[in-house]
Amino acid sequence: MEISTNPNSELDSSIVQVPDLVQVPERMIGWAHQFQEAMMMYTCAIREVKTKLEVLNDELSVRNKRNPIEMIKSRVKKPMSIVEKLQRRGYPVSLDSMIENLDDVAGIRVICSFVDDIYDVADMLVRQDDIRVIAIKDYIKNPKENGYRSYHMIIEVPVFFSDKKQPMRVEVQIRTIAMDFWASLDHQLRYKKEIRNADEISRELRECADVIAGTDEKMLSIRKRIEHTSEQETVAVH
Ligand code: 0O2
Repeated sequence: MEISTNPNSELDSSIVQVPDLVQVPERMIGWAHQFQEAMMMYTCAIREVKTKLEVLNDELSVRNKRNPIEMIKSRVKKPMSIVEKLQRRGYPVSLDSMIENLDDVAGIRVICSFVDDIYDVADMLVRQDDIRVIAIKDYIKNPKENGYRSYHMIIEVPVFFSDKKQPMRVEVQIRTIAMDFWASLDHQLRYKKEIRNADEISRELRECADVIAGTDEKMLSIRKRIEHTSEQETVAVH
């Protein structure tokens, strides 16, 4: 046996052993690769829809001299949330099951200034002939019991890859700045396990949701009055 004079010989030998210890079954490497590919496809679908929304926003900002969209956020669902949702709904936990049963792996959140912008943006998006609407949930006209308001759409968009055209599902949530502010705080309540005074907090949040809805309505009516006044002034000048 050759005796090493290297003071780090112990360390060296452990490094050499690593490939033997970490034996990843080939099957798992296959799954990981397929999962990575699926996530790449969802990311591309997000990019397609985001571009459509950005184009609409640019066009409308020139035409109406204001941006209907304040911000666009997006995410692909985290693996743990995917597993949790599949289990909660009683579906098998697999890649095929995720593709088949989950419509919100790709998610886009569109934040608008005013409530009418939400419906305008949604309308303009679904009128595009490559978009297929799968489902709509209008939590603005029908708020959830806790006060949650937002306009949700599941849409399907074709994405062109090197060898195929793949229809991909994307969840689009459209809401006002105020609704988004509310939902962020509510999200903390939903995902924190043990919260003291949870009932009282829920009640107060519910009150805030109603105040916010009232404020959104009032802001829209003020904007319309301002627009009406400036239209009349333009007519008077001509
Ligand atoms: P995340 O982390 O935001 O992705 P389910 O997901 O089973 O409850 P469903 O039928 O898939 O409901 O869809 P739904 O009702 O349209 O709601 C899906 C998403 O809307 C949620 O995703 C949230 O983002 C948002 N949402 C719905 N209800 C509420 C609510 O009461 N409060 C807040 N803050 N957000 C809500 P995820 O997967 O729950 O979470």
